[in-house]
Amino acid sequence: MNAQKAARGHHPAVEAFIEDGAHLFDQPVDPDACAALLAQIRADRHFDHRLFLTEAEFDADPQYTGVNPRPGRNLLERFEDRLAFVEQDPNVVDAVSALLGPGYTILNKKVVCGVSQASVPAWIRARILGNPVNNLGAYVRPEYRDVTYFYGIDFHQDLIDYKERPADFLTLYVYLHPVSRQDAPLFLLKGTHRLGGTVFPHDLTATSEASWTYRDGRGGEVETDQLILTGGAGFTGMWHACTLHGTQPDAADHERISLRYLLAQGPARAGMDEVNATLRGPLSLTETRVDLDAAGAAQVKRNTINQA
Ligand SMILES: O=C(O)CCC(=O)C(=O)O
Repeated sequence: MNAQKAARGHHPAVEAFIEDGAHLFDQPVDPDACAALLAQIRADRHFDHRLFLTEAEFDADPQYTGVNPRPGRNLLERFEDRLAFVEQDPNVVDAVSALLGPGYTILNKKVVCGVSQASVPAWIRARILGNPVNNLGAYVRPEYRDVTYFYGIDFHQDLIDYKERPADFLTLYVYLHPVSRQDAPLFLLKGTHRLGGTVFPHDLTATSEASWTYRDGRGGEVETDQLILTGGAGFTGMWHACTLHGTQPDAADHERISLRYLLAQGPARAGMDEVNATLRGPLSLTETRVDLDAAGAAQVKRNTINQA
């Protein structure tokens, strides 16, 4: 840490959020606990073509909204007593408390699955080709909609789901097994939080193999380096609600399973206020995305991350 940073006296996680819009933990959460939870999740269902409706079933009544986990339909609710390895991990609690204050709350938690190419039926792949957001919930059988399934998602801010809410929350993301370049690792664009909230899809131009120019449509721009978050079981990272990140489709022959938490600031002032004071754009948006039509189906066919 340089002298200027040390003089600011911030917790390293607050410093990392100010600089990069993200903090990656040096230590994983308990890998054995990850493996035990993963075994229970995998024992619950086949993460393959059996997750999906047939084309005729889908076409009989397409539902694009309300297809994500929600209270009462969330697989993690069944494993509530097995989540202390994340929620009470001392490094996680320390860093999150520095950012959000000790009174932080869990806004949302769920299992997120990157479905492998071999498991997504060809008729679905043909329909979603080129879409920026390939959340597969619309095509998943209703009884399995207690998990979020992705076939990649373009660079986005997690503010996308929170119209008119300020960026007073962060995302904590945990790999339950080793994630290599083939397993749909998270791509994260360092420092992109600095422009504040911007509307999805985002204006990104590749400048080299792993760098981008990001423009906010208001005259602001930043140069950003792409991080690819490969890691072992228990690898944990967290990022600001305005930090661009996403995934490519899972290219492995098996699914990628992670835990995703949204954690919100408590009532007191906290490190996140210091972070947000450094942003050069809005902390909240009245519209967060323009890629969907009125039914919630994709009307924009453009994807940046798959070119990365
Ligand atoms: O897990 C994934 O593939 C994408 C997760 C993500 O970016 C999100 O849920 O915001």
